[in-house]
Amino acid sequence: CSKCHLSGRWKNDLGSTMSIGSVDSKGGFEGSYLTAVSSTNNTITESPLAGAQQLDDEPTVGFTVKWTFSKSMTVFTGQCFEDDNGNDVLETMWLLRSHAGERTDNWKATSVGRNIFTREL
Ligand code: B9F
Repeated sequence: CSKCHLSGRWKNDLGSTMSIGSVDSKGGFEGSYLTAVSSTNNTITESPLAGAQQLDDEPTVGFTVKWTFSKSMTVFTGQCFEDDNGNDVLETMWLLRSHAGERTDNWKATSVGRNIFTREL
C-alpha cells in the first residue's frame, strides 16, 4: 500500500471538499468536488472530477473539475506528502478557466492559485 493514496475525502484551505473513489491499476480515478466559494449567484452544486496519480510513494497528481453550475473548468496539479505527524497533505496549484464570450477576451480568462488539501475523516 503506497504512502499517500488519493482515495477518500479531502478538505482544502478554502473549506472546499472532494471525494475520490478507488484508484485503478493505471493510477486513474474519478470523484466529486464541492467548492466552498464561487463568486457567482448560481447555486453551487457538486461537480465531477477525473484525474490520475503516479503509482509511487508521495505521488504527483493531476485532476480536472468540470463545474456543473458554470461554463468554467479547473485543473489541479500537485503532490501528496506525508507530513511530520504522519498525516497526508496534498499540495496543489490550479488553473481556473472561465468562458470567454469572444476570442478577444481570451487573455483574461485564466486565473491561477494554490490550495492545500488535508484528509477529512
Ligand atoms: O467560481 C467559478 C465560477 C465560474 C464562473 C462563475 C463562477 C467556479 C468555481 C471555482 C472554484 C475555485 C476555487 N475553489 C476551490 O476549492 S477552483 C480553485 C479554487 N479552489 C468567477 C467568475 C469567473 C470565474 C470565477 Fe466564475
